[in-house]
Amino acid sequence: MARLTALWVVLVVTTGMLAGCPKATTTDATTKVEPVPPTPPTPAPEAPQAAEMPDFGDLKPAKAYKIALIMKTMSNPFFQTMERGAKEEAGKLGIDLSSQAADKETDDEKQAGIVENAIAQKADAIVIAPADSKTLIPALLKANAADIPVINLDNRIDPEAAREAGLKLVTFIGPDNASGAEKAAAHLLEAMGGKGKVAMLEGIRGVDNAENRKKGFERALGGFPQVELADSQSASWELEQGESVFTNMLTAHSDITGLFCANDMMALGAIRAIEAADKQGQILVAGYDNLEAAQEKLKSGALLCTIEQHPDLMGAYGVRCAVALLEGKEIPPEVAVPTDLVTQEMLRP
Ligand code: ALL
Repeated sequence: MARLTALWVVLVVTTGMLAGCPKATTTDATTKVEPVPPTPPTPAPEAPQAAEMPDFGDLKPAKAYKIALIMKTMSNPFFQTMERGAKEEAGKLGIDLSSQAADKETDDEKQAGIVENAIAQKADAIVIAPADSKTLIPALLKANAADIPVINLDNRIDPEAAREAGLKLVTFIGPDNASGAEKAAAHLLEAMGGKGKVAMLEGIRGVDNAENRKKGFERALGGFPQVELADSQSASWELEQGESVFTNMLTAHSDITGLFCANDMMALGAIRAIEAADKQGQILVAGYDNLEAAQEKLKSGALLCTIEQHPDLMGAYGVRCAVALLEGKEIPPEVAVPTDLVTQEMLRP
């Protein structure tokens, strides 16, 4: 056994060495060393062009399909709106819709359990807004194995990781998060007069829509060379964390005059921190989601702007695409949902 292991080690080491070594060719006179051309990187899968939501005509489903809508957490009203849109559409189509969510933004394991449950309940389709872009893949593969189609909403499952795992998704229905964030951030930076110190509260790091919102913010910042980035940290999409992370940022940088938050929950937390530091009116805050509570803050002036990304449409489109698919229609690989800038001026009485 020891000999076999030793042989295996030698084999692995020599093959590894050969693979990484330049190739030697022997000619009559000399031994020439030719560099091995580097292996070209595998191109990242191109994101498909997002299509408008197709008009599937008058859908008359053959039966009351069982559709499982799986979201992150109902403690964020964003998902209550998504559920409302899905329920209304299910009502119109006579569909048996079940909707569930984990308790916390960060509870991707619980969400994976909900997926497995939907498979055990023999759902006809799963419509999911995943808490993480990679960790849900094993649970979703089980849905593939059970022939249950999966529709991805709101936060994109990482296309590269999905391809490597062999995961098949029917479609992604959601907004262009980078461009949404760029709109809000550009409005904020302009309102700051194009100067001063800005900070960002990010969503959960590594998650597709959080990363894209950061990208959009950075893109906007590139157009304002006189604005300095003071700090950028994650507050995990949560209000309490938004409050504590921004309290600490303010202690470290008391001269921040602008803040972009990747969602309204974190913005609401940051506004609490601003009030506690007695800095109302000194820091402009931009959010994302257009929650009702955020609209109140827009009206009072505590929030400068936010982004409407239509979670009700995501929910409704998710249900409609699932039903259309089950009825044999073709679904585009990506369906777009718009993002709209909502400003104080639009809402002030
Ligand atoms: C994202 C949404 C939101 C939301 C966040 C929190 O996927 O797009 O903006 O606030 O989830 O879970």
